[in-house]
Amino acid sequence: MKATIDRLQHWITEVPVRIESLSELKSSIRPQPHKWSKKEILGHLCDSALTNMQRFVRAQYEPQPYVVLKYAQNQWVEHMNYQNQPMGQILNLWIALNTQVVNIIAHIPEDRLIYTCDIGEGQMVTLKWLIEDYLKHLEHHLEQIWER
Ligand code: NI
Repeated sequence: MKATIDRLQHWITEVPVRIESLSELKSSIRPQPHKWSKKEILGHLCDSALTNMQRFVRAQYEPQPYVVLKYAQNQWVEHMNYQNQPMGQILNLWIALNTQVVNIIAHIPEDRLIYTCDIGEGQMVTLKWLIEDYLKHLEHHLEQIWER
């Protein structure tokens, strides 16, 4: 878990530096009408953090296999109204949520990392897998923010 925690902490420091160099205008552009702007991608990462902290906590005490909480990502981005908020506000939320995600992960006892989680369609994974997948998903979307 140490590598994952280090990586998340790296992003908590690095993301604000990179986001600050983006203009509000550039952050708000939707490349296509139905594609997310950079603000909305970072917002989606806030939704992911919100959902995943529920998963990381519940997987530790609910009966196994813990059936993971799902969320409709497009509806969340829309109803959270990220597009109409300043990038700085979304960034502050992202930092606070991920600081808490790190705090949760860092306190999971080693033996609970193998607890079983049901991610749907008969697929069973461990809590450790869920956490590593959270980081993978985060880095995938950060790439989209830097690329465009
Ligand atoms: Ni995503």
